Amino acid sequence: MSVPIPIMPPPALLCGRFELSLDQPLVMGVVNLTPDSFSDGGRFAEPQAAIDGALQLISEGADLIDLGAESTRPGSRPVGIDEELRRLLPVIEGLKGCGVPLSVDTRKPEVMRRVLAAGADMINDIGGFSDPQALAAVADSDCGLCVMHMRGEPATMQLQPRYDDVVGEVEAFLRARIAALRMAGVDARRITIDPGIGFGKMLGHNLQLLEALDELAGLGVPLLVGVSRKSLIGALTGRPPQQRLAGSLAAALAAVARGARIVRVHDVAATHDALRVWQAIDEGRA
Ligand code: HH2
Repeated sequence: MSVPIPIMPPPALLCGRFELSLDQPLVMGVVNLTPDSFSDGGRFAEPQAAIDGALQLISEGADLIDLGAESTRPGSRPVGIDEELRRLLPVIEGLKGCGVPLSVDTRKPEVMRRVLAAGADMINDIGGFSDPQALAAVADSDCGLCVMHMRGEPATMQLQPRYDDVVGEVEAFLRARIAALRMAGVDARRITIDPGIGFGKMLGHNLQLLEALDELAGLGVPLLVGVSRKSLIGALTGRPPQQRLAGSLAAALAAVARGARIVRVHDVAATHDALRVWQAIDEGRA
């Protein structure tokens, strides 16, 4: 049995306790509860620092918060389930009443189940729920889902990733994952897709994908894109992660102009302002 994929993206994203309108582009603020993330590692390693950091991003205009407890930067090493939960659970507890959906960036089915029980609203799986156990962990819940494309594993993914047609291959993967989720009974309004910029992709692959985002935006579910401070910005500007704001803003606007509905960023206030101005001009009114 094949499940038809709707042509138009749904007007709202169902995300646990929330229904997010997609009329305006949304900003997902990143809070990494890790000692080793490439751009904010160590900053939010203590639960209270992470809670305060997330509240700050919300006050700056974040529409969602993405909590990550395992770095996935190229060459990073996995952490165990207990450690990931030890980092996540107190922060979810402290942020449950913060007024925006809490997304958790994890690949582990057991972590998915436990954070959903603790109050998380969305699961962001860089493996795209390809693990049948991950799919089972979320299928019967009401959480939002981010289905990301990655070629290989974080430890080795940047060692010569190869594609014949990067856009076609990423699109085929995302289509197949949407179909698998729909077959498992997941409402299309819960799903977002993400090309996974920097995950098993060289500079040229990333640029081809960003240039062709409008093709992925036509797959019937909202498109989420994360370019903030990533190495492609460094490669194009020659700047280290802390000096990539201008490049990140340009990339976020280019992504939204090509159909992305959610941008995953570290610099929420600046992204929020940039989007506000871009959108007013795009629509010809304030
Ligand atoms: N990028 C990172 C991590 N998770 N999830 C989605 N859906 N899309 C992305 O582009 C994405 C992601 C990497 O960025 P960051 O979280 O800042 O770094 P680290 O993995 O080192 O914690």
